[in-house]
Amino acid sequence: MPTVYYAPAGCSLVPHIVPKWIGAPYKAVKVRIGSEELLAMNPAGTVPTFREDSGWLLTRAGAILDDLGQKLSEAGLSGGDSIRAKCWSAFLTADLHASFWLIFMPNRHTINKSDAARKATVGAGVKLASQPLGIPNRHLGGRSVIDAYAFQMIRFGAKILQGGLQNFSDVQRLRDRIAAGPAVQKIIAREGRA
Ligand SMILES: N[C@@H](CCC(=O)N[C@@H](CS)C(=O)NCC(=O)O)C(=O)O
Repeated sequence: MPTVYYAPAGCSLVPHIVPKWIGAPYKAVKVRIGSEELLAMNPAGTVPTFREDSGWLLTRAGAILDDLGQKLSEAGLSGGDSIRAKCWSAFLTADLHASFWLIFMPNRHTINKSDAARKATVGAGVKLASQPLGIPNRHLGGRSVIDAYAFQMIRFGAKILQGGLQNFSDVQRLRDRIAAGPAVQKIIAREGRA
């Protein structure tokens, strides 16, 4: 059975959601980011990490989404036109996701250890994340590997933006619609915090 290695509340929620939507069998194993166990499989120590029964291993959220999208294409979750789906995947993994790093891990982005420097870095991250978050607001809205990824990025946004998603009504609707599904509710309950 394919195995998804995940960390609660991380972007690894995505390869959790997609097979669950269609009832494809998979195993979810909780790991600690950067742990020896994870590093032995994935030298970057990041989640998601994905492994087939054969031992075939895949890392990087975008590649995992692409792989799932292709394997599950008969379920119509690939995100439509493959070049468009790749474009969205790159946007979500490289642009939007990356903008959250300043907020979640400010110490990686400044060597100044003061509270003021940390606050300034987080503030810069919030500004950086607000702009690309408006893009899916105008374009997304289906049920595909791409929407699943957008879902978790939107949850990150809801958590860090002052006023939450009040300026992104379509994004809010996308989040609420995906969150309302029983498969996603089960996964969120299992992973715990938002
Ligand atoms: N570029 C990575 C991003 C994945 C990622 O950064 N995941 C986060 C959790 S949401 C993580 O594992 N961060 C740990 C770290 O960066 O050390 C990918 O595409 O898989």
